Amino acid sequence: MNFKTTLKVALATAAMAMATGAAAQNYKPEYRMSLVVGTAFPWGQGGQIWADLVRERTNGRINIKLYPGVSLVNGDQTREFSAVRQGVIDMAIGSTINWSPQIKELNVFSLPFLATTWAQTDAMTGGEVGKQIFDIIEKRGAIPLAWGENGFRQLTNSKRIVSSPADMKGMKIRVVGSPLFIDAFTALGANPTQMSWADAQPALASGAVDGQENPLSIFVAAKMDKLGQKYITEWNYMNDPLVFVVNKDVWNSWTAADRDIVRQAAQDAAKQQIALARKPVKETILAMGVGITQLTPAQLAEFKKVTKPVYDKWVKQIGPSLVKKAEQAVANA
Ligand code: X2X
Repeated sequence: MNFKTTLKVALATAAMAMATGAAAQNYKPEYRMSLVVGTAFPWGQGGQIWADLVRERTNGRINIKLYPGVSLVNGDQTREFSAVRQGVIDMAIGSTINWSPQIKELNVFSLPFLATTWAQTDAMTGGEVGKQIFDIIEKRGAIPLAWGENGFRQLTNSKRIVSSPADMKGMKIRVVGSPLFIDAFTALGANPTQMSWADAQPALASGAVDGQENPLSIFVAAKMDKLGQKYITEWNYMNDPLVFVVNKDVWNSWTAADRDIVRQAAQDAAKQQIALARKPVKETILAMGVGITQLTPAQLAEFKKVTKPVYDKWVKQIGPSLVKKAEQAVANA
């Protein structure tokens, strides 16, 4: 190779490096994705799919490692959103419940018996409500990219069949991190206690609590029959959407082309994740020897009536105009 050719090759190499990644010099060798549960669960599988798509489509420029068990915040899922904002976490697929202590509007999804079908959930996340929530998340310093789903949360317990609030009287129920759940389960006559997912499993196993509420896909993957849970009440009292999100500084450090790839990958992964979360699992649960109680319209109405004051109280905290939009979306779904 003569001098001229060598120079040409060197220039071409430099130009290529600039084109593929002028900013890539600022890229981290690894990005940390926070999740509450791992790949045995549809939620964690969604994380794996997102990470794999991004790695493939960026030719490895963006390399994501999964941190299930919210291990980057020592298992405290209610601190996950703050950690995303602060950059302790680069990206996450987070539950609206877990982030609601920081973003009170997210409680709109937890209003008891507001959305009780998938069409109604989709009408909320896919419409005005979803847009407004994404604006709020972005104003709070994280970039939301897609909606996923944990699922409709069902009541489970070790004691008895529950088909009315009276059956829940005095029952010790583990609930998640939003105070709305303490209000709702107190109104239902139960004795709720808030704890993290990590603490919930030993508490169920030891009988320190009698029951809990989670989607059926979580029940199956966590093998809750082995945690003493024998009775399920299928009441669809709320769905738990998930949000695919990236820390703002991380987002801004990527080239526009890579940001497009990450966004599209999140949307593609979210679609697959929701399909996984909605896969029927009732046969599996019945085969575990666990009973599933379905409610008549009259029985459902009783649960709805008892939790109505909680609904009304939380409308004020969430913001009446956002709740009105949600109610309209549900009514038209
Ligand atoms: O803690 C729970 O119950 C879980 C796994 O569903 C959430 O993170 C909201």
